Amino acid sequence: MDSIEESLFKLDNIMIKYISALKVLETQLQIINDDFKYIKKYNPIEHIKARIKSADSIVKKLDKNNLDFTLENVEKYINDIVGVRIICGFESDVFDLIDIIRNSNIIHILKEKDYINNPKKSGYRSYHLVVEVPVELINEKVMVKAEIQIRTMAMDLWASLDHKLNYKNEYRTETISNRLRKISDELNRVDNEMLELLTLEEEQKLINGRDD
Ligand code: 0O2
Repeated sequence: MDSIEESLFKLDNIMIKYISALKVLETQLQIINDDFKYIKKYNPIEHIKARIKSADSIVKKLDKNNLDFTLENVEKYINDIVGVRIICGFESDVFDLIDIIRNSNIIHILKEKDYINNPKKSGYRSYHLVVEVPVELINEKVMVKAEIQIRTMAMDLWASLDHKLNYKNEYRTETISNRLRKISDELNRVDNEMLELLTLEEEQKLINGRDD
């Protein structure tokens, strides 16, 4: 087996695949965003954030899963070296966007996790996709994995603050966990109410024969 230094050196060499995959994914999502805006007549995607996982976080994640730091394990088990987060306005935008991605010939879905209809015990809500995208390097044509998290602004507000509060803290008290779940439920209620208002406005536009 390679030493940690050798694995780190090899990881450096394969990073071009992941950096290129991120470029492919970001470009395709930007195209979808522009077209989606045109179809919806409002801006369904608020913003898109992207990152490449650091070598340090890759090593920690393997370690957490009791896996050795080898290139094979990195490529096989770490799905989120390329990570993209898409923040939408309404919950319906999230599911419309997922349907659009399902129909894409460039972004190929490998796995889906619906933490919107099945929130985590913590209160976390989001839709996760593990996807792969084609990357053409000079001497290699490969499919590269990436993780896409899609959620509303309200879900993102909760997840971002929960992250800041250190959600991986194993000593989090039951009181804090309960209060966080309650906040998540309140934000979910806001999402549902906003969606109801969107539907009402759209019905109103149809009745008045307006399309602006
Ligand atoms: P970070 O620091 O955000 O990058 P997998 O990633 O699929 O190998 P797992 O644990 O099955 O492993 O993935 P899961 O739970 O589907 O998704 C993990 C990611 O979702 C996390 O990434 C977080 O970004 C987010 N997440 C999941 N649960 C919570 C939660 O309770 N609170 C918050 N704020 N975020 C959550 P990382 O890499 O663990 O962390």
